[in-house]
Amino acid sequence: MHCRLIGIPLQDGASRLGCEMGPSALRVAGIRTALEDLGHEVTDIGNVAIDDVPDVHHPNPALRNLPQIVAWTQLLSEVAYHESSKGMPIFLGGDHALSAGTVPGVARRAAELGRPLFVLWLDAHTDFHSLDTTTSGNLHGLPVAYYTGRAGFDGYFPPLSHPVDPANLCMIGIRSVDPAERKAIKQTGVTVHDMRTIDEHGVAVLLRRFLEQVEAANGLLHVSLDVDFLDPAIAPAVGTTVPGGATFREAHLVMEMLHDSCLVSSLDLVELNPFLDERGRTATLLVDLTASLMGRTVMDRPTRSY
Ligand SMILES: [Mn+2]
Repeated sequence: MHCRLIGIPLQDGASRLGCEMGPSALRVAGIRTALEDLGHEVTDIGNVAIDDVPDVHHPNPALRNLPQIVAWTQLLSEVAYHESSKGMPIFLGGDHALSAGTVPGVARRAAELGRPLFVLWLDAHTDFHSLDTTTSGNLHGLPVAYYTGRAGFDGYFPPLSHPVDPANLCMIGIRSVDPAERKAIKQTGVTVHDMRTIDEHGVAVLLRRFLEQVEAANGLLHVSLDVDFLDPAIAPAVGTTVPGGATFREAHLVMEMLHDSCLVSSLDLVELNPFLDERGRTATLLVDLTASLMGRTVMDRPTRSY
């Protein structure tokens, strides 16, 4: 596999500063070497950056950094579209607002290939606010609503050429949902597996069902991994920790099953805030999880102790 590493030092969508350092931390933690050791060819295109921001205003006074996020969305949609023709893009975030660009970009690529795009959203949150419903105003809470074509983004965010069908979206790890999001997401066909569902059935059963759906449709699969999918005890470097997240083995199992499926065509690694990390352990875990997704097995995993 040819992997394309794309650094996205975006932190304007989060309430805390620090995600800007995410791409550097993932590089320092050895993401390139981890992939090369598995036999993949790796091109690191470096970090991308916005220059001009549009003059855009919205009546919701809570919104923070809307012009910057609109500019990032526009840029990342183009970058994702172009990079996905050269290999498998791995987007090194940056906060989760970046998915408002990466997902539409790979959706456009999938449409050109005549294949449906599926999205696996590994996150504590549904990120399904609209510009009108968010009260925190942090735009990393909106990308799913935008890329699935929820109303209220017209005239503010770039028009979507290929919205993702909500029926093609599966969320795993959910445990913090605002009332406005809950109401909106219930009206869609999005599959939401909260932590209780994982406790009752096991993550493997839930994921297998989704992967079968992707395979049957000959789909491409974009995976979006938010650090807060993981339990804060193993992944402290995130500004939005929620107790009761995925364990170390649950997370690796998800990645190993994704590798076995051969369906994953692009990946977001988001919300890593190195300022909140403990001696790089969260960055290292994200690199290890990426390695599992790209083919590392239990038998060749390096032994690490904390
Ligand atoms: Mn998120």
